Amino acid sequence: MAEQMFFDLFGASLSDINLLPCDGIVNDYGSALGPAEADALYERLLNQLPWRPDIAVVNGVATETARHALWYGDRPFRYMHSGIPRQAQPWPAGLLDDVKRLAEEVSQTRFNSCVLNLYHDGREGMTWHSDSEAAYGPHTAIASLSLGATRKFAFMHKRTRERRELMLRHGQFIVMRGETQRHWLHAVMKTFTVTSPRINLTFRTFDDGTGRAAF
Ligand SMILES: O=C(O)CCC(=O)C(=O)O
Repeated sequence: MAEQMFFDLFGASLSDINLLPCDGIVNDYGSALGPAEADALYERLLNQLPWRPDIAVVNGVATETARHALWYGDRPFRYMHSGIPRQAQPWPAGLLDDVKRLAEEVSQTRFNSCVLNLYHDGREGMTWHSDSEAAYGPHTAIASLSLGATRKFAFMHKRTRERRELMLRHGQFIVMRGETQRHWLHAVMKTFTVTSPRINLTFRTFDDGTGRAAF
């Protein structure tokens, strides 16, 4: 009986827990990559990808961000973001295949694209936003892998302003699912205490009208 209770209480894994109280699902898969694997991937991506600034619209003016960003996809998907056209580039040969497979295994979702962000230090972050329902569909799953510096990631409910925060560490996977993008904003908080880079990969299923691919 005691053993059964122990199993019931502690048998659930971290990833079964929804980090949001309502209107969406965020699961934390912890370190899906071992430390050595995470180190090697971080170094490869930092040194071998053609990082370049992103474009953000600030006070109506298109401005280059200090944060660098890349978008890869199975096809040259396009969408408009704040009036700026974006297009996915072909996957970089051999660099993301294994980690994409891992993201698909972890989340049980097939992805056709990946957005990568490089934050050089804690002065760079990402302001409150949600990922486009028009581009990814209303119930999309987005798998996020963090590499490098630990950073605070926050969610804010669009209506109630309720907040949830978590620290994202080297090698950690989280998955946002369900109606998370419809009801919650998310942000990477800036901080002066982080002085080293962080890379984030978000694997996504871009919905270009040819049919969504899911397991
Ligand atoms: O860097 C992160 O953890 C999140 C990035 C993000 O929110 C995005 O690419 O839309």
